[in-house]
Amino acid sequence: MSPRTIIQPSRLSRGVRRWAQARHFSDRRVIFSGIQPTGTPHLGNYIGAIHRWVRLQDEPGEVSDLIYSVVDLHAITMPISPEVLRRHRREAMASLLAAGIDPDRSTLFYQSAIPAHSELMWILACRASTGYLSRMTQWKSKLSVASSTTLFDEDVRSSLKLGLFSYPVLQAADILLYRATHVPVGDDQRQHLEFARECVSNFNSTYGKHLVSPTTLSSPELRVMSLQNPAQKMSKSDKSHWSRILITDTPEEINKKVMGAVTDSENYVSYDPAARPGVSNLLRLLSYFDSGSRTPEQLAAELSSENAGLGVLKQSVSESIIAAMSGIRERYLQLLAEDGGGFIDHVAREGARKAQLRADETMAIVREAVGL
Ligand code: AQP
Repeated sequence: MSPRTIIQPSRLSRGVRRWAQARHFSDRRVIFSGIQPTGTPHLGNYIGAIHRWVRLQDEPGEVSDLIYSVVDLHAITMPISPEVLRRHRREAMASLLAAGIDPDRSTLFYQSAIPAHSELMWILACRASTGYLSRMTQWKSKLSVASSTTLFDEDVRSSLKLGLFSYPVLQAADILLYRATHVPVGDDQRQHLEFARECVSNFNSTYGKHLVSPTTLSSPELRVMSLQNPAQKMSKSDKSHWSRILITDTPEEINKKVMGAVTDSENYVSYDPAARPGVSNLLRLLSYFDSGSRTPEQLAAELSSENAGLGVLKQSVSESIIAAMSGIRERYLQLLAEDGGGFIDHVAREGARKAQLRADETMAIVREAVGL
């Protein structure tokens, strides 16, 4: 739905109305996305998020405002020490810049620099259903409990913290604060975007049509699986560092991890995600870095016709990842070292300045609508 159809100027004060007319009665796309500073970004984060964000900067013919955030308030929903969080925040920012996010074409900032994320979260939380939240999967997977677990489970009640349970409300606030029209999300985040739309309905039906309902920006990006357990997604929090390729790994480290990837005992190449998840994960990666010009099935058929074994497949995957990641590690190290991290802090401050302007605009509307 376009912002043009959502804001009712007659219900707003003169100042807010002037802003709405000047700025938001346009069909400009506003794209928001975020990444948690819970560790160095890996190949899954790169393919599922960061690389998409970078490509959005280059989309021809599109008129979009791109807003990307290192969502550090989300990172404290699970235990993390202050020293580690401080380091991860800067490293996440350096990773995004090194991978190609351009602060002149995108707004890049730390979530916690804009207090309105928390304020809007509270306002949304006052109308959010705990029943809906209890059915969501993220808190269950973070606590490593069965998806059938409910809030009535005694063990869960003592370990589940309110922050983790209400994480989707904060994520909704992140999106709605910038009046985002489109959100690029991975498969695992679709549920959260539906919840954000639910928050918009709850708010708008109570206070008037002021918030913008975001649309999922889907694309055929793939879910990258762990190199050690291909039934699980590649993740920053996996205990095994062999399970993931970091975007800052050296070519030698990438090669070692890919060559050590868990596949199966059959030494031939075929694409069969159900029966051969490890081999299929590698073929999907090869296809992705092949610019998608050959499907995993086509690559499997080609390798099979050459009688190539899994060693040849792994070598090709390793070479394609090393080529795609080339330069990122060097830029990352350079950015972190520049001015003792001062350059990164400067970029984040400038990004926060831009983000604050938008957040102020939305909060003026929200506060007035709520009566605050
Ligand atoms: N394995 C993956 N394949 C494809 N996309 C992925 N994403 C994460 N893992 C994969 C996408 O990366 C974006 C940012 O993720 P995040 O850091 O905010 O949270 P996450 O999904 O919880 O990532 P991790 O790596 O699994 O972190 P931890 O271990 O801390 O929970 C999202 O768009 C996500 O879809």
